[in-house]
Amino acid sequence: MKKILLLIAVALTLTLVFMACTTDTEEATTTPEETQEPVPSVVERYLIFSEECQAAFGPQTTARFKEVFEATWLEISYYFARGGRPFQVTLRAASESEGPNAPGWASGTTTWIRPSWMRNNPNDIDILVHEIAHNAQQYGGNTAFWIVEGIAEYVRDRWGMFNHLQPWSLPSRPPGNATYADPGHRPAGGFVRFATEYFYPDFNFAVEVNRRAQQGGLNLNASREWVFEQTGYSLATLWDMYAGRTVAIVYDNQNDAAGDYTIVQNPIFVDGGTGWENTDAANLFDGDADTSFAAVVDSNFWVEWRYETAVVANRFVFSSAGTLTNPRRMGNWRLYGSNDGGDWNEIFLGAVRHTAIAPGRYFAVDINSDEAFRYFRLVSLNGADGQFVQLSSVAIAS
Ligand SMILES: [Ca+2]
Ligand SMILES: [Zn+2]
Repeated sequence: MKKILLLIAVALTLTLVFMACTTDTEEATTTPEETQEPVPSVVERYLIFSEECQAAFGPQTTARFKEVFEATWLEISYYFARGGRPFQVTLRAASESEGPNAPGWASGTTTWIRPSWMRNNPNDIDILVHEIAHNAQQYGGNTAFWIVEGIAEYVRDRWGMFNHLQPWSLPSRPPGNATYADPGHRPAGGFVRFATEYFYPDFNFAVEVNRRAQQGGLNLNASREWVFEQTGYSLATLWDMYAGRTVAIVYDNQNDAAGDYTIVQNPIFVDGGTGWENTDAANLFDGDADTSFAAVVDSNFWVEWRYETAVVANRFVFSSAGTLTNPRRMGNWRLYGSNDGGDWNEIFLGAVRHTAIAPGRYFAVDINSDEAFRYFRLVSLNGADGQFVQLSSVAIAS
């Protein structure tokens, strides 16, 4: 035991002597390999911000700009710059006379912000996040507005640090008549956030649309096609969902669309309106997604079917046969139930918001009917996209 204590004492003494020596002689004995070079900050490496420009913004705004840039630029460039690589950004103080009529803008790798704007809006620091998002985007001309500004606003919302002080936020629903074709900055940002959250984690909408836009040519029409190809939803349908207007959700197959219910089997076609060319209302019940019923809606889009026994309709499931260019959605439509095929009860009043454009996909509408019926009748009084309505199947889930 004594030996062990002695050894510990010796070891401690040696350690103390060693520490004392290294402390005393540190500068003389440290080799270059052992030197811990301070890692340059993100601001030092990637932000070009002249003393003159810093003076124009004043010390507080300058410090906050640097704080935000330090904390966000690596992530913003990782997700949104070409190749995910950060690069140097120049931050300039814009004079009153230069540039567009805006508090800030970006071009190439340079961002301009007006010191006068910051004096009047000292908490609008995250305008820098919006503008450096544009520096990362670099799409070139003709990219759809909802992508250019929607991504930049989404980035500001996602990574901004002072938004709550401004206060600044994205809408969870677009105001009034805003559409994806004419959204305004923040509604566009709210849309990108909605779509990104909706598809996450299977698909990062914001990152993928940004990547695609960097390849060029993603104008409004092309963005319609891209969104549909990538998500199975049309841009219009997604916007409607963002706006809370569409209650019909798109499903890959009929059973998923039935949800917690079961598709009622063996429907018996009774009668229907006159189909266009070779389409026939009976095609709605043949279990074949490639056959459809198309009709001019003045009085022809109606169909009647029945079941051997009465069923309670919990969900109405149908599939579109239109295309993006000819969606042929139902407009105002109604579903009726009957037990004798003569005395009809309206059980659901449908509108365009209960439909969507997604050819080959299924939609479901919840019907709060507790009465059982043997006969059903679907009528579309008009078309949402012109004189035709075209569906490939209809079904009741119970
Ligand atoms: Ca069919
Ligand atoms: Zn912008």
